[in-house]
Amino acid sequence: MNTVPKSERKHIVFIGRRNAGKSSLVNAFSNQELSIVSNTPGTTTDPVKKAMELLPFGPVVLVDTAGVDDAGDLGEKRINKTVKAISSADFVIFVFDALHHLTEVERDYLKYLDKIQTPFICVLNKTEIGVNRELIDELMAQNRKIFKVSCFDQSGITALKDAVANLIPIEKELPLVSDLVKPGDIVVLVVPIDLGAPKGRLILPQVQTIREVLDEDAIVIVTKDKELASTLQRLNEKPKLVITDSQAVMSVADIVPEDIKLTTFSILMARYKGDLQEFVMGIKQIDKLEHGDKILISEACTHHVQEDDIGRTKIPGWIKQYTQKDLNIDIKSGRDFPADLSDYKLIVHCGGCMLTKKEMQTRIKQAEFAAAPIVNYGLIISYIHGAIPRALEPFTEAIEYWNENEDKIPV
Ligand SMILES: Nc1nc2c(ncn2[C@@H]2O[C@H](COP(=O)(O)OP(=O)(O)O)[C@@H](O)[C@H]2O)c(=O)[nH]1
Ligand code: SF4
Ligand SMILES: [Mg+2]
Repeated sequence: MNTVPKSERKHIVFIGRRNAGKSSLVNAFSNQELSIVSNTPGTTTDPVKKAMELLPFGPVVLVDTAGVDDAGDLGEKRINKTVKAISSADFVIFVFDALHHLTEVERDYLKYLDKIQTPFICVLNKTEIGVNRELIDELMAQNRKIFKVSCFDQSGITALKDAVANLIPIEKELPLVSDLVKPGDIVVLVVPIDLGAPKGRLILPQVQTIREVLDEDAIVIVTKDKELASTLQRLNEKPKLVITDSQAVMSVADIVPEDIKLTTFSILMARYKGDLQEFVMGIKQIDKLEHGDKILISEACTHHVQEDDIGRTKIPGWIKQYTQKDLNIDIKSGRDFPADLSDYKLIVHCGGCMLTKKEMQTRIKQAEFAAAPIVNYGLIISYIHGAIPRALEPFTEAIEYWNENEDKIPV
């Protein structure tokens, strides 16, 4: 279970007021002491994460957070961290002190969870002392799912775990490439090894693709862009599909004959994560940009900035060259995703491989709320370099969507 990457595990985030018993509940839930429990408000500063196996559901990560009502300067930052922790949540456990009334902050968070459509339950803790009738009446009036527990005498904890295991949404696993190949097909992967490639290994989307092709009993050939033409020449059978790194898409599209299907790892990943439709919608916004428009380039990790960095140098350069417009480009990295996106005319997001699916979906939803079109690096690179719609063609739904919405791209 420890080999399941964190970004693939479901995140259960515990929120609530200071002293409601979030940390105690995380401990009771996991049967492990991992969060500091204290009656001094505001002890849990940064979200604390713990991986566990929640049976019968499977591997999850429990995330303990600071109080939603944490006060002061530092507190504000902590609250922000709670909002960020929620954005990665597949499921939220909202912990209440059963003896207290509902406060304004708690009401706001209930509304916020409704707005971002994150499933959650309300857990009333400390019920061995009693339950505040008004609290339970107000939550019931809102049709909330309510559980009563006590971390002191452990009552309700097992029932809570069973309920959560059943309530965590299970999404349909989308295929990465398995639906595009049959046993015996040849699939060629183009993996340029440049300065940006990690030393001594392949990146996750490439490894996942190789594994899925092999699982389908098909044949996978991995080559660099430089050797692609010679690879194709030496095959005595046409490959079923060529999958390339987006950065090499232009030269690869020139080499691969039109009757061989071509796509990019980035498109495969976007489809796998359920983001492709939104991104396809976002692509053409680039043709509508005007002088002075604000663009956000968002990268989910902070990394050492390289010369000719993709997010900092190459993409801004290509966008400016393609549009011939004077644009205001903001570059944000790490968890620093702006809460208000309404000023942006286009958001260009990295592949998001280190984000959970839910985290990426929340970012897309935030963009949707702000009516800001969003696209990922790979798709915008492919479009600028003339490989769209060709690289969408292997995907019936995406290409239909592209064709149908050509006139309806948001302005
Ligand atoms: N009576 C009672 N006290 C509890 C219970 N759970 C936690 N507490 C106490 O409430 C205080 C705050 O707990 P903690 O887990 O640190 O709350 P957090 O700030 O929400 O993380 C501590 O003094 C705990 O011992 C419970 O079920 N019953
Ligand atoms: S999450 Fe984004 S920045 Fe981080 S490695 Fe993946 S694509 Fe690159
Ligand atoms: Mg705590």
